[in-house]
Amino acid sequence: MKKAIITGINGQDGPFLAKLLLDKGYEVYGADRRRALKSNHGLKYLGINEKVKQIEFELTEFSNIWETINKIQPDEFYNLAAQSFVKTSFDQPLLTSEVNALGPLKILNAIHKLSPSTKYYQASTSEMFGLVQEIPQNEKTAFYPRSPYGVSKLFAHWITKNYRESYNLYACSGILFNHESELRGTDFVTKKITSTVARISKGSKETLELGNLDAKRDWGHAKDYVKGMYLMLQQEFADDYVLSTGQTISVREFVEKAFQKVGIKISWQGNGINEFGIDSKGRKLVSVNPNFFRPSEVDVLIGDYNKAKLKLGWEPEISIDELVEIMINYDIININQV
Ligand code: NAP
Ligand code: G4F
Repeated sequence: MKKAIITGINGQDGPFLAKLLLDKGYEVYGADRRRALKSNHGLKYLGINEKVKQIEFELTEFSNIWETINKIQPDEFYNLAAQSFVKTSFDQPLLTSEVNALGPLKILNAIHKLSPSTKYYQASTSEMFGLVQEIPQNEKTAFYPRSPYGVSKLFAHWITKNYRESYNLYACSGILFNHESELRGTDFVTKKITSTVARISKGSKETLELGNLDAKRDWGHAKDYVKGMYLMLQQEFADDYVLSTGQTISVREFVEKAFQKVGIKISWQGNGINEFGIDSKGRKLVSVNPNFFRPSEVDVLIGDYNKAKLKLGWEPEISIDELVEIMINYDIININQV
């Protein structure tokens, strides 16, 4: 029985990856930092809370990382834990760097010294492309991060490559474009939209307040992306891969799709911070709030996943329309919990 450690087990991707590995017969260790109130919501939702061995794991605590790797000697280590919200990284750049940049280095160091046959997966990100240098972006596209989050992840990306080349570790980075799901954290724009639209569809009088409506993202479903993570660790040689859908839409279009799913057609009026989205009766359902703007923005992301298709046989299966539908349906059923 193969052993895998997954950090960030109670985030969005952790439960989907844990389910995939359990189904393949792995012994799965789910690592999360200590918290006062534990809900394990995602693991329960997927019916695997009792099957995942839960361990306390803090990415800023080297002794904790060292002891965990020494004791478990995992076959595979998926490092999904991060301060992953881009906007917060502008307000908390030091914490973000400590967790996202130095955390992976601590893990790699412990693997190198204590368990060199452990295969390592680093959760790299399309945010590293930032001010994009070409369209679409692939593994060879130059990086230009636009946030402390993007910069911290770029350090982790390069140190993963450096440990692979210096010490012959099987260490891979998955450069994943935005992926969402019913388990997405409530700060992220897709979940904010679908949960608010769900409430409005059930009679709430609130307005959906957003920042930059024109930002474009390549959005897929997390369930597809965790398959790619697993495949990266099953190859003859370690390498880095882009996972994306190859399609991009704006936040504005995502809003339109979400309202469409509950039978509301949105029209836009006004410009800039005075722009509004209204329904057929003229009710103001969407407005722009500058508090949600970022000091510097990533305007457009669109990925080229050809390498993953050719070498891993990976392709996304869930379309953007299916993604929106899954999220809206979930948020309507769980209306009081989101
Ligand atoms: P997520 O939902 O934010 O989950 C991250 C998890 O890491 C959370 O459970 C968080 O715990 C935990 N964590 C944060 N700081 C920690 C620390 N100091 N020690 C231990 N655990 C800590 O992120 P996700 O969407 O599942 O993404 C998984 C990974 O992929 C992240 O590294 C993210 O940066 C990266 N990524 C995500 C996407 C995407 O579109 N989802 C795209 C590219 C890359 P708390 O809940 O307590 O904060
Ligand atoms: O949903 P977001 O916060 O995701 P963002 O910044 O693209 O980052 C996500 O994807 C990355 C991969 O590219 C991951 F590495 C990262 O961990 C995270 O999962 O924002 C998406 C876009 C941005 O351009 C933002 O400015 O939506 C825009 N936006 C407009 N109004 C908003 C809002 N974002 C949020 N969160 N909230 C708003 O009200």
